[in-house]
Amino acid sequence: MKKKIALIFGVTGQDGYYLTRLLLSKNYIVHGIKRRSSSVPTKRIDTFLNQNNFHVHYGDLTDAASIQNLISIIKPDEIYNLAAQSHVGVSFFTPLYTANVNAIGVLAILDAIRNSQKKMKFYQAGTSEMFGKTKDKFQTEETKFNPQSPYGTAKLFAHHITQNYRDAYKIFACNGILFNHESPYRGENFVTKKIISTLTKIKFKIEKKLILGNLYSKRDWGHAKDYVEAIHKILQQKKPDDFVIASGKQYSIKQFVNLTASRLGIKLKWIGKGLKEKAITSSNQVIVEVSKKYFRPLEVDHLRGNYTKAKRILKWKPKTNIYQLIDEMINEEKKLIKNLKR
Ligand code: NAP
Ligand code: G4F
Repeated sequence: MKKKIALIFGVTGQDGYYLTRLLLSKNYIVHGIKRRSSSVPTKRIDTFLNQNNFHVHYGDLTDAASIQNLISIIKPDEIYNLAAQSHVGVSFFTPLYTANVNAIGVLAILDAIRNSQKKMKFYQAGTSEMFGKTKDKFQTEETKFNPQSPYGTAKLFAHHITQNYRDAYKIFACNGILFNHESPYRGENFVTKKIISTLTKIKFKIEKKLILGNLYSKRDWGHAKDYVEAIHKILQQKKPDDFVIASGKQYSIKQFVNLTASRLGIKLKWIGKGLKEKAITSSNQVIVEVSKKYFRPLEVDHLRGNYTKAKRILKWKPKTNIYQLIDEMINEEKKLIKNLKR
């Protein structure tokens, strides 16, 4: 049987790693796009670089010509757009750049597909941040969008333009609306990775303090490995459609700190309020503090997804619970620390 060809924008990121691993295991030929960088950008995907079925090319979502060229040369069966300026907080500092990559870049891919002779399926990495300030306790595909950041707003354009190209040009184009998903491969400046990495280092006396922003926002966290399985399933359906992918569980940042501390055997007591809130150990050492620096101009207070549609149509459900996720991330940090000490 002829091997399917996949093209992944954002192959060097967290989800890029897990999706590449999944598609190679399913015997795809995988092409990934990397950006020019002054440091090595392919750290996460190093293990795949010597495989015959894996190819990496230079390109950038802000360069429509590079997108057009890559799509016309590679002629993929499936295109996965995971590329984005993916940090919500940073999007307030770089709003135009974020919109160029996360909104206009998606349109550039869709237009290249429209102009191609070959039929290609397209997946757009949408996000629960599009729901933003929501009154709904659980968010579904029907929940009203109300984004609260340049990131969420740009992603909402991408969501609508994907639907627009699907309807107008009959392109097999789908949106995933994914809630937060984490792993040992998560970027260092997302809150779960920051909490786990710093608390593990505190446990091993390599660091002294964890400094966070808003402790009271609530998120629905799953494992990236499970979520890329849903992404792949979305493109294997008979009809193009949009799906919420979530765990259905919700924890605050403070609860995530408590869970991580308890998995590490650190006893914490919280004292103070607002910017003076702190967590101390049984020997009165302050190990968690709050700083204004990590607050955003606008916050999304709570997110919690309802994945009923994905369960019914994709036959998908999350496999990893929050304890397993935290333990896996802690174990990875411990390995890194061991290597540091060698
Ligand atoms: P990530 O680790 O930050 O990866 C983002 C990828 O996009 C990286 O490969 C990055 O390249 C690439 N990229 C950034 N700007 C680019 C540009 N101008 N041109 C080409 N590539 C560019 O993010 P992730 O966690 O894997 O998330 C994957 C996608 O899902 C993103 O679109 C994100 O917005 C979306 N999403 C993520 C979550 C989540 O919780 N993880 C939830 C919902 C939606 P470099 O490696 O060179 O930076
Ligand atoms: O880990 P975060 O930066 O993730 P956020 O903003 O929820 O965005 C992630 O999930 C989205 C899906 O919902 C994706 F679309 C997006 O690409 C990204 O993957 O922050 C989570 C929460 C926020 O409320 C933030 O204000 O944690 C709070 N927080 C508190 N202290 C912090 C910190 N966030 C970060 N990054 N760093 C802190 O020190």
